[in-house]
Amino acid sequence: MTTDAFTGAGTSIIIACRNEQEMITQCVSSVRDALPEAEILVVDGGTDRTIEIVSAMAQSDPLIRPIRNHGDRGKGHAIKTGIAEARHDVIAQFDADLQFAATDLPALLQPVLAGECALCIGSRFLPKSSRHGYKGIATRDFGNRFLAILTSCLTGHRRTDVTTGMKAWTREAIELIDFRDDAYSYEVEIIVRAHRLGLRVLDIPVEYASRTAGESMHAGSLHVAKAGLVIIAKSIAARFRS
Ligand SMILES: Nc1nc2c(ncn2[C@@H]2O[C@H](COP(=O)(O)OP(=O)(O)O)[C@@H](O)[C@H]2O)c(=O)[nH]1
Ligand SMILES: [Mg+2]
Repeated sequence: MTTDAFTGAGTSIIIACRNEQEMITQCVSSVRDALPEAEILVVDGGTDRTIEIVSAMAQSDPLIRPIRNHGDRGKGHAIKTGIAEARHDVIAQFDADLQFAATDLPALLQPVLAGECALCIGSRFLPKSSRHGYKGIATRDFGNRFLAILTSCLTGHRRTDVTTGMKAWTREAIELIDFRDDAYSYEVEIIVRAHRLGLRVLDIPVEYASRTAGESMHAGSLHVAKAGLVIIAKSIAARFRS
């Protein structure tokens, strides 16, 4: 199968959102352009007009599914809701803020569809990753690279990016992984658990840009530092979970 011929048929894309009304139209449209036949689940936990905007888009495209995440407890919780609702067995997550590029989704999904890996990770830190549209934030970049090294040490497998918002997996793998975190640490928990279970994990290079609208869940350096410490603690706990 070549990237050009791939339509996304048989795949579900989960977009977790919290107050992304400014970006959501462009985001869903870009996923639809990249994958004309994929199911797109927008799992919204915010308080703005995101769900109304997606519901309007769904009128002309029944494969777009707006889902209100009642009692939203964070991105991990939204992704769990998306997995439970998804109709297909090959699933990817994609961020609403377009820091990642939907044009990378076919390359992310294909190794999973081909059975080459159970979990495919879109890495921002491989030599071929493109960061032209990204204005570096030194502390965050350092933290993300540190977390990748820590995960590599914990698992015995070299990982280049563990906090990335672009991942794809099989339903069978994610059910085995059985991640527990409802907030953001689930991103790393998935990877640590996958290695713990002996699943095949692959990194592919992706494009990464800065956010142009809306607000990051990690605004401010104090928040970033706290998030880093929480991720470290939860990654170690995931490594030793039986
Ligand atoms: N449902 C839900 N989605 C969230 C939550 N926090 C973040 N997101 C979404 O998760 C994705 C990544 O979040 P973002 O704030 O960009 O994280 P960052 O890139 O690490 O700064 C975006 O699509 C957000 O809208 C949350 O509490 N609930
Ligand atoms: Mg982001």
